[in-house]
Amino acid sequence: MHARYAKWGFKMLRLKKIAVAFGLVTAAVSMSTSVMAADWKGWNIHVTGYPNTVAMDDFSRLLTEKTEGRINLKMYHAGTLGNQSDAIEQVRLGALAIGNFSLGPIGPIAPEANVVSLPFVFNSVEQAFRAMDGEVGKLISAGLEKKGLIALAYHDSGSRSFYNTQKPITQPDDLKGMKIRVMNNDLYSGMISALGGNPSPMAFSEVYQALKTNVVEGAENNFPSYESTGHHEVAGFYSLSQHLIIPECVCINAKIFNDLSDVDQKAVREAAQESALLQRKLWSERKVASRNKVEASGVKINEISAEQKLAFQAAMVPVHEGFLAKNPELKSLVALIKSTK
Ligand code: BDP
Repeated sequence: MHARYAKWGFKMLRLKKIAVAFGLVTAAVSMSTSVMAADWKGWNIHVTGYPNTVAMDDFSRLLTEKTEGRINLKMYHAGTLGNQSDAIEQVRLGALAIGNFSLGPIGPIAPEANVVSLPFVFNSVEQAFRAMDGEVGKLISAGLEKKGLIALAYHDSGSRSFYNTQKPITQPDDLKGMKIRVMNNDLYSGMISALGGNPSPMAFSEVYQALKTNVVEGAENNFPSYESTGHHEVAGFYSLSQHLIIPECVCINAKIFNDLSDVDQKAVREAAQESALLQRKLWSERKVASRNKVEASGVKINEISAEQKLAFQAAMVPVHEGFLAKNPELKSLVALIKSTK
C-alpha cells in the first residue's frame, strides 16, 4: 500500500513537473506571439459614418481576422493624429503604419501621383477608375513606393467642385479676386491663380472657421466632404465644375510591409482591397445622400454646362504645361491617362 502510494505520489510529481514545464512553454508561446503581434496605428481624416471611416474600420477588422491576430490596426479617425501632410510624413517614417490619404497632398512628394492633380486630366470618375485599375495605377503606385509608401488599394473620392459664400460660379471670371481654400499642393494654387482667384492653402480642419469668418470666400470638394464638414452651412453656393477627380489610397509604410511574411503581405492586401470595395459601394450611396442633404438645407447647386467648362479647361493649359515642363518624364503618363477610354 505504502509503496503504491509512494509510486502514485511520484507519478503525480512527475505529472506536475510536466504540467509546470508545459505551462511555462505555453506561457512562453503566448508571450512570444503577443510580443510578435504587430500593433499598428492608422490615420484617417474623416468623421464617424463617412464611407472611408467605415471602410477603414472594416479593413482593421479584416486584418486581424486574416492574420489570425498577428496584426492589429488601431484606426484614429477625424484627423486626431494631425493634419494630412504631417500624417503622410509619419507614415513614410513608419511612426504610423497606415494612412487613408488623398493623392492630392501626396502629390508634392511623389511626382507620378501628382498627375491626378492636374485639373480636368480625367474626364469622368469612371474613366479615372479604369485608369487606376490598370497601367496608370501601377505607375502611380510605383512612384509612391519610391517614396516609401505602398498603395494597398484605392478609394473613390468622386469629383471636386467649387463652393463659396457669394454667388453661383459659371465662368472663370466669377472667381476673380475670390479667396479660395485649397489643399497643400502648388498645382491647386496654380489652378486658382490661373482662374483669377487668390489661393489659400489650408488644413481641412480649418476651413469651416475660415469660411464662417470670411478669411476665405470659397473652397472646393466633393459632396460628401462639403456636407460632413458642415461647410454647406456657411458657404451656400455649390457649382458643379468637377475640375478635380482625385483617388485616395490606403497607404502603408513600405518597410513595415516588406518586412512581413508572404502570407501576411497577402492578407494585408486582401483586407485592404476587400474594404476598398465596401468604400466604393458606400461612396456611391453617400454622394447622393450628401447632395440631397445639402440641397434640402437650402444650398444653391448650379450645373456648369460642357460648353461653359471649356473656359475653365482652357485656363488650365498653362498649369498642365508648367507641370510637364518641370516633369518632362511624366508626359507619357499624362498621355496614357488621356488615352484611357
Ligand atoms: C477630402 C479628402 C481628404 C482631404 C479633404 C481636403 O477625402 O483626404 O483632406 O478633401 O480638402 O475630400 O483637405
